[in-house]
Amino acid sequence: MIIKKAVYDYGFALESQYKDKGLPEIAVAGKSNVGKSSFINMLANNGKLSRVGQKPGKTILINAFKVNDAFYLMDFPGYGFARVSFQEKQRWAGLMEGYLRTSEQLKGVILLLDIRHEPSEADKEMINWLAYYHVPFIIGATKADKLSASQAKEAIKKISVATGIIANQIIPVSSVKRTGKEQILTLMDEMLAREN
Ligand SMILES: Nc1nc2c(ncn2[C@@H]2O[C@H](COP(=O)(O)OP(=O)(O)O)[C@@H](O)[C@H]2O)c(=O)[nH]1
Ligand SMILES: [Mg+2]
Repeated sequence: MIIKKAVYDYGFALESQYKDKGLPEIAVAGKSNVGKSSFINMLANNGKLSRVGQKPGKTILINAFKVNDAFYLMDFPGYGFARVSFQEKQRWAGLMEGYLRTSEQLKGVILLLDIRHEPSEADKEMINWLAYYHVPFIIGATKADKLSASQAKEAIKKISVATGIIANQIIPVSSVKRTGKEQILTLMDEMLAREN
């Protein structure tokens, strides 16, 4: 796949505001600061599509970007920051889980994990949700430029063990060096071809 066009369409704060547009959806999830905005911008070849370095916890929305007029990239709110009220966490969980449970268009999720860190409890919770709702997913291991090739290989092994995901579904990515992009786009094609 080549991404020729990506435009912001809409955002929603409550599951009831979700719009089924009749196009398949791929969601991107990960904790705040993992490099989600940078990753989306790299895929879309647009440095301004999603705002990099935005203050965590600002707006908790799922944002829908329409890509190539063919599918939606659903940008999940970053999770895992401490200074959020219990109420806000509950709303976030309801939004996320509601969407995972009800979207008939969701084809798969790209879960981003920092290649240098063990998956957090929040990451594991996300993986459990995806498994529970039978949503196929791959892992993008971000900030791979911070490790050497051999360190990256070891890190992928660790993430594989911690998550139970086979290593070839864990793709090292770097939005600084622009690596991993083609591999991810190929896996996205496979997701989009999946029958629900
Ligand atoms: N070295 C490196 N830094 C990155 C990479 N991706 C994102 N960052 C940095 O990590 C910080 C958070 O990035 P951002 O995309 O805003 O993360 P988000 O909160 O998950 O959307 C910013 O300072 C980015 O410049 C990467 O691939 N390599
Ligand atoms: Mg962001």
